[in-house]
Amino acid sequence: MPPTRRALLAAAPVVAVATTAFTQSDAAPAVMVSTWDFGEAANSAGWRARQAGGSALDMVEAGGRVAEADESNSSVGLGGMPDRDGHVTLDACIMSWNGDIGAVCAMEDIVHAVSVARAVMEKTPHTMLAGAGARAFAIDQGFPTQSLLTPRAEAAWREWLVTAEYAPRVNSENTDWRSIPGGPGNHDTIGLIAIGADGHMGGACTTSGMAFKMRGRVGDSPIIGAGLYVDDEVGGATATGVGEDVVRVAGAHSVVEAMRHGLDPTAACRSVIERLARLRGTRVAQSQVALLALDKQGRAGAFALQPGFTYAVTDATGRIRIERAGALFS
Ligand code: SD4
Repeated sequence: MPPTRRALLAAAPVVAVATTAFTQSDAAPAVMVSTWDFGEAANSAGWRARQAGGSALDMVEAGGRVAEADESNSSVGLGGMPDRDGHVTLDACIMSWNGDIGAVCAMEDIVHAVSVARAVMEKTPHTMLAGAGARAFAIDQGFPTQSLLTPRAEAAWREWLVTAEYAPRVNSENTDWRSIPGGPGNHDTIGLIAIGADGHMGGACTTSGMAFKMRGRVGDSPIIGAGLYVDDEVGGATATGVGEDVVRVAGAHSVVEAMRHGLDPTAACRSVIERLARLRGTRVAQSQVALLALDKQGRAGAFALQPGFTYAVTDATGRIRIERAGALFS
């Protein structure tokens, strides 16, 4: 009989319990990874940017913008689920190979949060702008404003108000996406790491955060070191899932440090997921956190608390494949 979650969490330290084998492909080295099945469309845009001579930053920004512009998605940019007061608020960050970083959080009315994060990085002396200040900066930079609350997201929010229970659903990123009749369906937080044609790395992460969050809540996604980290000597990592738990272990940075100390991307992601499980025990038994990494050699890998996390990998020939991450729990 397979071990139960309870039994696994009782064991200390958490031991090897992967239920889904990592499928290391024989393909050419990877040049771009992004979270979930819908990362495929983002990676396509990233690949086009690379073919046009773009940098890793151009690749991840192009990919992030695809998700942000897709009105049918539920947790990035336009169409994202609102907070419990009915406001769609966006979090995003971007990081360059040389340590340049930019981020926005709790920003309203601007679709392309990833591009605003890049503008923060390139045009201000700061690294993060929040709320009304982020919005004002974006407008000043020429970004158009519009309501991000679509009729579908508003209807879902009104339905949620009936019970007003807050409970993040595991793998909603893929299950919601697949459940939309006629697709392309529902997207969620997208984290992207790329290696540009010049060999330098970059990463980005963009989201509207957890649906029906408290007003003012900011997750891991715009926080450098939690939702995203890139080190051009080692590799980059990004996170998706319950941001509160990602922040507790400085998820992305911890993965990069594990790679620096010799672990391959999958093992590095796994080591941080195991650390989170040791730290939080039963409190993460029903949550999803997934970590995704790409190292400087072009090896991609991921690991999650729960089965069901998938990610898109583009190799150096431009071929995109979807991989399924291993998971701590069955
Ligand atoms: C957050 N990490 O705001 C994000 C949500 C997420 O896939 O990744 N969903 O906590």
